[in-house]
Amino acid sequence: MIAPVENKPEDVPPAVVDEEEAEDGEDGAPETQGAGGEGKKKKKKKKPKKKKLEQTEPPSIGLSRLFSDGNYPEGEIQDYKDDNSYRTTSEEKRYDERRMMEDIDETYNNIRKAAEAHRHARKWARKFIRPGMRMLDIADGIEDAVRTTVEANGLEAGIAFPTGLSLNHCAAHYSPNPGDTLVLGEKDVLKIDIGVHVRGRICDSAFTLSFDPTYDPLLEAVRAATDTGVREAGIDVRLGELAGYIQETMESYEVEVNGKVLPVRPIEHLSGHTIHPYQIHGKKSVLLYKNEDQTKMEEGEYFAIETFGSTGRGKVVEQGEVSHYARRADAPHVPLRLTSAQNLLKSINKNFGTLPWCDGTSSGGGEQLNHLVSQGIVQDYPPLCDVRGAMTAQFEHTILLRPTRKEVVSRGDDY
Ligand code: HZT
Ligand code: MN
Ligand code: MN
Repeated sequence: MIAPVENKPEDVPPAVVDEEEAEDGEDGAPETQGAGGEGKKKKKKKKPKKKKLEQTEPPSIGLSRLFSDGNYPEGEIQDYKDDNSYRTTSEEKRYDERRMMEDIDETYNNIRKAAEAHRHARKWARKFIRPGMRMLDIADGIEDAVRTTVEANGLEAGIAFPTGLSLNHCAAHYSPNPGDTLVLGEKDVLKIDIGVHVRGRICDSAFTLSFDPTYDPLLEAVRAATDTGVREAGIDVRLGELAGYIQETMESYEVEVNGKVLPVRPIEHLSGHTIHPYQIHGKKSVLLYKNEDQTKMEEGEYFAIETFGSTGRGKVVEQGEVSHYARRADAPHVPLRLTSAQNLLKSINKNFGTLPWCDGTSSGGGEQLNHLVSQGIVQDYPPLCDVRGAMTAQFEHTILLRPTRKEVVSRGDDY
């Protein structure tokens, strides 16, 4: 167990402080990813040089072998801004964090392992995804990489929700169902949204790939808007105001498509969200347009900060076949008359709990599943799409509002 404490205070036994995990200076600069520095080497000892274990392509090594001390790397650390900057040096807040650390350290380590698996899976995804591939093979490749690196094991660790592979005018919640023959095209804009969890601590993070440089400014706009959301997020920050900063950044970009200059519009009704153990979304939402929501972000919360931009109307409708389902955390207790529906619910509880999953039966969910949806026990999440011809992009990070600092757990050297 390590305590990621910046400076070792006099009253803390030295045993809990680990050099490797010490945060960098007070500048809030991104920390490097990976295993961190190795221990000191003895000067001259001719042992056969043991090559440092590295991840393979495709990933085949579980993270516990790459991080043999069991500690996974911290994400990017950002200081709180303005009114909140006192937290970083506040003796009281530092004490809170140390005291909380005893319980919380394990949950931090869990989400950090999930985030590290996310980085390994997406590094591989970026390399192997090419136009001409079937969407089903892309999903399988990514999900295999997640399961291998995170060392998937029942509800202890694994995929947190179906891998989103939404294309072009579709912004979210498309995954290929079995039998889908769709193939990735040269001009497609692909949103890759991967969820990984360790003991219910979910890392929800997404990026966009395009093979045609036309859409680079769209991707840049959305990446910048998400970074603004991450930077401006903080304890006591109001959700409606945060949305305004995101909007401002996104709207400062435009894209030229076939000689026509198009504004980049934030997508209405899509939003970031709080994350709870085994629950991908809580009650709080971070919209993409300035609004009057006075709700504040609070200490200890986990947020998915995600933004979506579009060259179309900036509005989405539900469109196409559903692939994402989740048992509602607040499911009403409804007596199920059909044994078949009871059995389906039992197997959902056993395999997924409240985590979203992808329906394995080829299409339309099946009769029992539709029954659970109509009873309000299961929620369906249909694909969300703007108008045909529009292009949409998404970037998303999971952040922790720690007592003294903000941790961008999913940050990598790619986004
Ligand atoms: C729902 C189902 C999933 C949460 C956001 C999202 C992908 O749009 C409150 C705010 C996975 C995630 C979700 F399978 N959604 N993040 N990553 N989708 S959401 C939402 O339904 S609920 C936003
Ligand atoms: Mn996501
Ligand atoms: Mn999300």
